Amino acid sequence: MELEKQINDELSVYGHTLENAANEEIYYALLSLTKRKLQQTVTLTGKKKLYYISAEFLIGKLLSNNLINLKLYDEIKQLLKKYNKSITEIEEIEPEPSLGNGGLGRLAACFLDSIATLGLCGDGIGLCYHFGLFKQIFENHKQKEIKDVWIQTNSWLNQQEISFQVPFDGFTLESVLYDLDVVGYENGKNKLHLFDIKKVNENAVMDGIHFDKTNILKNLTLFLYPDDCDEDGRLLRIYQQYFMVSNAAQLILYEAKKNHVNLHKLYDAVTIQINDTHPTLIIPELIRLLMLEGLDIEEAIQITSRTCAYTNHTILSEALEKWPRSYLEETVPHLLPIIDILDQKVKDTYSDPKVAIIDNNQLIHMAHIDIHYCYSVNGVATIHTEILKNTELKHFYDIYPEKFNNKTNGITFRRWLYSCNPELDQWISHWIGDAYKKDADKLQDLLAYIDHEECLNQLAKIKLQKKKQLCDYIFTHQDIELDPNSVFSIQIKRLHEYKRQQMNALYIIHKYLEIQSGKLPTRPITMIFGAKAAPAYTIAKDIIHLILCLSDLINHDPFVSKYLRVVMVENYNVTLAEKLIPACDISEQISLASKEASGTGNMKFMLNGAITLGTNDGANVEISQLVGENNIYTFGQSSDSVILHYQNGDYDPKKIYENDEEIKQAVDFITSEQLMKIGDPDILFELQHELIYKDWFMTLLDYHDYVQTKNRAFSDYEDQASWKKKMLVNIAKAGFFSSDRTISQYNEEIWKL
Ligand code: 26Q
Repeated sequence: MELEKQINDELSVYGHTLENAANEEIYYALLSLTKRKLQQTVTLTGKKKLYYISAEFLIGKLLSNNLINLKLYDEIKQLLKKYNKSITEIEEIEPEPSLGNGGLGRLAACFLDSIATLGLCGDGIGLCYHFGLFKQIFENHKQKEIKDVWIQTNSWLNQQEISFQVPFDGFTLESVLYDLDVVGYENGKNKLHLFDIKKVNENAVMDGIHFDKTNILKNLTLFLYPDDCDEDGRLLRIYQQYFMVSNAAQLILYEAKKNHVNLHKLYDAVTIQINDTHPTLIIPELIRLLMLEGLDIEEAIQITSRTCAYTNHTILSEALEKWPRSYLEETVPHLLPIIDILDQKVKDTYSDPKVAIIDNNQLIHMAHIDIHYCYSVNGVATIHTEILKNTELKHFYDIYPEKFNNKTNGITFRRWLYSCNPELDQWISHWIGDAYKKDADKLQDLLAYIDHEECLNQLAKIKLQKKKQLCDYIFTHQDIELDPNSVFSIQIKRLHEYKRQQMNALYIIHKYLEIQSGKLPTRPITMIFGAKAAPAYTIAKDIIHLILCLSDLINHDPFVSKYLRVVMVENYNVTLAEKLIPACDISEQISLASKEASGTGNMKFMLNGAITLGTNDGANVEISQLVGENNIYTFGQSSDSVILHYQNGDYDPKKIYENDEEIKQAVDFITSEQLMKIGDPDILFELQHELIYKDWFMTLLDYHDYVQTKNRAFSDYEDQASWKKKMLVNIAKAGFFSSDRTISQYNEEIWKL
């Protein structure tokens, strides 16, 4: 039956057809039709199955993605056009499931897409948070958090019959399972399993996102945990983690038994990827369950170790999970005898206290459980893995050199090119054909057009078009007018001091003062930010405050605003990223070298023809190697020198501040009369103080190099003929960052499905 008729059949419940249906009705009709098509898609199978366990899956909206992978997108888009409807407007109706904080959660989503696209048999397992990450609103130049409702009666979730009992100290929770279909590009499907508790009390939310964190029975899956330093509710985090992994382990064994897998050889049929330390408790839990199946503890440990692999996503020591033993005693006492045995085995073999699981303060180091009891440990970019091996995890690398390996992150081109930038996608197909859709390396064929004027002009035209679309969006939603002919520099990512949004803010202050004094930029500059701060992360929230104050000051200055505008988009999420990334000229990747494990936004920008302005950190290093120094702007201290500063404890921001007029002027502007009139003086003073006396991430150290390099990028932008070539080279070299490549490597070197 032809598609038009199928959609009209779906619309008949509303008594409408494509001719007269409302956008909302069309959305629900497409949801239902797509779900039926997904049902008809074959399930991927294999001798061995992967389970990717993650506390976060930042999947984003699913309609376009599913239509693209089912190869229905273009036809439906045309069909809607015929009836004067736009697929973009219909997508607006879909709520975004914000089941992740940032990079790690989005990576998990890209991976699921690639696993299915490559035809591998692999499911995701996580939690069904009723309210994902908070929704951010701005009030009085400050971030405010409110709950983000995303689950509706009609959604992509399919409730399953399966349910498990999860034991805690003194009570048991019964789970409910919701599945999402994950369809590969022109391939079969896998599942994302999201576990929930039976009796969630959505009304438990008080003001904003506050709720009773002690009422585990009703609140376990109420919210996704924001990545923060919040002490309060850490027990709830353990309850969540154990609930997730116990369900995961039970599901894995249930499926294994259904398939008559010999549990003594579980590792031949199953592999489990542990996404950072959050699912670590699956190790003792799987051991416990295997023992219930009759295996002795030694064998259960062996089998678990041969089944589990661990990915590390951070070297920030404060982000490595360490739980007081007493917390586990209070929540999951039945795991402690097993954890104690795991710990004792390590202590029997290695005397070095640095590799112990339980330290002298009775803290349980989750990453240490993973490293000792997984068969693979990987970092997420070359430099990150090297730092793990040589510094942070050196003691472990000395013991287990064979376990350590690198898997540089990647992104799915289905979402980050075809879906968010169809104009660019068509341009690529026009010049080099469609083969790059299955083999991203083919993007290099674009290099043949490096001197082709028409090809390059079309590319520049598309960039302008995407900038115009973004301007319209920002004007409609935030009432800020932007000039698409200005140069767009964009920094979008979680707010963290190490990512150094504050350094970008100092640059803005510097430009503002320059413009006021009559030194005008050749072309107006637009600085765009998007970032959520963890609710308990005070300094991060203070930095948002500073940026919002600067934006207010500058955009309302009748003179300066002709040359400089600053926007912070509200509620930055996947959907907004899809609008911002295609419109970017300069991609800000300015973390302190050694701190950003990989970054994946950097790859999305590159693929969409933005030029990176970045430090030699994470995957920026690999981008730089691929595109060559003429096609990237790098600056700042090397990771080696940063690590040395930390080791020697010799970084003194106050000294820099006192001896450098320009820096002093920029830092002091934070507490200037102009800004204090707009913002909260206490916050601004606090921030200034922080930069002068702490500056833990060495903003002042890299400041001058940053300002100079950024100015050079802006001035190079005026040579449009060569800028277009830089854009083309970046797109052409982005193939390496396809998550299809990453997943092939995981499969060949770790999973062996
Ligand atoms: C920990 C304890 C309690 C509550 C929350 C957390 C928590 C939650 C989320 C800790 C960390 C995260 C997220 C980390 C993350 O997103 N890391 C990023 O992973 C990306 C994918 O590998 C990398 O590209 C980024 O460089 C890395 O920062």
